[in-house]
Amino acid sequence: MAAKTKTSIVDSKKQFDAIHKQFETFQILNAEGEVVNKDAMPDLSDDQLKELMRRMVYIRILDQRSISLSRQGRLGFYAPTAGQEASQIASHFALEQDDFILPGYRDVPQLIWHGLPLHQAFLFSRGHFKGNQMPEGVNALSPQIIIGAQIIQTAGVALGLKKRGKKAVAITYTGDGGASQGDFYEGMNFAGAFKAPAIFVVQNNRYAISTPVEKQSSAQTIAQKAVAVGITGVQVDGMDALAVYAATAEARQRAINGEGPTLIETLTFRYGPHTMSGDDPTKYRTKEIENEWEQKDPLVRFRKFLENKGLWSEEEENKVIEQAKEEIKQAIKKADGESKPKVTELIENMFEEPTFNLKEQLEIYKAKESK
Ligand SMILES: Cc1ncc(C[n+]2csc(CCOP(=O)(O)OP(=O)(O)O)c2C)c(N)n1
Repeated sequence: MAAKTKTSIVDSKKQFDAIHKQFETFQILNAEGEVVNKDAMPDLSDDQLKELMRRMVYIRILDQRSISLSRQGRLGFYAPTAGQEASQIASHFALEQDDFILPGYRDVPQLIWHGLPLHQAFLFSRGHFKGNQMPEGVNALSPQIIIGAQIIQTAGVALGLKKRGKKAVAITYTGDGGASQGDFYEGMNFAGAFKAPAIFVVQNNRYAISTPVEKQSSAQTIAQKAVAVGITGVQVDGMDALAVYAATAEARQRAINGEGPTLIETLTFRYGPHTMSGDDPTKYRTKEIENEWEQKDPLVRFRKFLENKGLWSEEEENKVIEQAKEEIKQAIKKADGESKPKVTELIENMFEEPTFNLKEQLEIYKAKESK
């Protein structure tokens, strides 16, 4: 029979309260675009602030065009990004070219701004192997489909950067669902143990396809999961571009200084469906929830902030929209011009040295394709 103690050993409430106090949402701009945290304002020039807005607008247009191309049957796999621009673009804005990106399937925007040509992003969507070939100098892996797999790889890439004495970080992106995977803990724990320069971004858009975040975990925040592996964790308003930028810039600095990895949870929302493959968001979330999040739109908020500073206008925004539309048109044309991948190319691109059975298959397909 279990012996009863007179007083409980652990005061759970006290323990949780102490943790939750450490993970209050970090914000710089409120929904009206007003600065509510002056001390945390990042040191960005007017030109940089405008560039950040340009990139977010560009990606919103790319998302709209991609959805429409997908509906026309002109794309393959596509995971919508609208709503998540601050989490994606502002975190990327804090990186340098030498940094490595290990993205999830929704993180094509960061790859584009890291240097992946737009037509290759379309080829990735179509499952063409050329969509996965990063140009020289673009430090990134192709988007990961297996939930959480990129997190372990990030620990390895970060450790590699450290061992080579590089002043660079490895950054990875996953969703709230990804934070429930074993790989998530394993990757963070390993990177923490080796003080590897890694940044783990969890874009908490509240749903893993249709499963709400509340059903994923008993933890009140995802950021607090950093505590278990002894790394820094922060929860950020993921609709606030300046807050996301500041948190990522600080995490990068810590990593470069040898102080180890950071887990950043961004609170965000995807306006569209999970992917264009057919899920129906009305089945798992209400109009009220959608409206509530649309009020927090990252572009509207940042636009207000810039307009208040006299840095942005409708004319300026229209210029970005026109440029994005034109570049997308050219890029899809270029992707259309690419020849269909051959089975031999698929095999040749799989391994540097094909295995014996692939070598056999390669010969069979070479013969077939030469007919
Ligand atoms: C290991 C693994 N299990 C299941 C799936 C199927 N799957 C694809 S997306 C997804 C949900 C992921 O949600 P989340 O991590 O929150 O990312 P989000 O799509 O919201 O960006 C699941 C379960 C998968 N791709 N890989």
